[in-house]
Amino acid sequence: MDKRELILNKNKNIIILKLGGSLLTDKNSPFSIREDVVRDSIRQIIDAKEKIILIHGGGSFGHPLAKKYKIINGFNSSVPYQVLSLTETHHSMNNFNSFLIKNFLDMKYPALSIQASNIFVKDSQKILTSSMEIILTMLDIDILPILYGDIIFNKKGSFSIISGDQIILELCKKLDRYRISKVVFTMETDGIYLNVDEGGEDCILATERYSDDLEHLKLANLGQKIDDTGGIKGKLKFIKQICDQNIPVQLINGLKDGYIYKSLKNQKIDCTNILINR
Ligand code: IP8
Repeated sequence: MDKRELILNKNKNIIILKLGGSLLTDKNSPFSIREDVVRDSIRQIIDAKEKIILIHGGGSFGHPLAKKYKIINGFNSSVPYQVLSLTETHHSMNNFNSFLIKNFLDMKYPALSIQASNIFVKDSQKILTSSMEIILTMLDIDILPILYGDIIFNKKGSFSIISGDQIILELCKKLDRYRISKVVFTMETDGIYLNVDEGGEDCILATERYSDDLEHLKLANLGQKIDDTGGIKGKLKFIKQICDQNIPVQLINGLKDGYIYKSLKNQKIDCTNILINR
């Protein structure tokens, strides 16, 4: 058996892990990375020794620009410098991503970035994908693929934003040859919080919910958001669609000591588990 066959025969289970943009960046200060959080997350990913596709969000590198220039709504000739800022948004996300890649490489771990704007295009509302073969081949040879929220072109002569969550959903629908055992979203809280009583301020962590129940949850409002791609409600819509692909989802606190590692190793943690309906 040659070396390639050996590689291709290895474990075909993968985990998709998203590091939230507001976890990795300082939302009160544009273009600022929480370097200690990034390094600690990377250390845990490397220590876990699992096959992963890593996705990260935009945080203060993506959302403020996208919002200011109304990029999510597409081409608008009345927004000054909109096309220039579209390219700046992409560039800003690349800079952020380069910081992560460099840290992986500094720790001697092979990681390679894939720009979503180069592999996805929209045809009206539908997202089309050129090929998953690049990502699959990276997985075959144990390179960590890293994708991130980006701009996306529309074949009708416009553009928009593709969030990390949208990227994950597309991967869940279109990746073959590998079985996605779960999707993990890291955030700054332990998961989804629910209001205990109508109008009151007390809330509890939802530790386990079925995906069919997601749209009826009484979500607690946990404060400020810079997210221009939907916030927690938008996230739940994506999570429902991910579960519809028979993939369970976990929402975890990326700031808690060792939680990323523990989640990747399926160890018990305080978090929200979204189960596939019976
Ligand atoms: O933080 C948004 O990605 P997200 C990316 O996953 C940009 O929603 C460019 C705003």
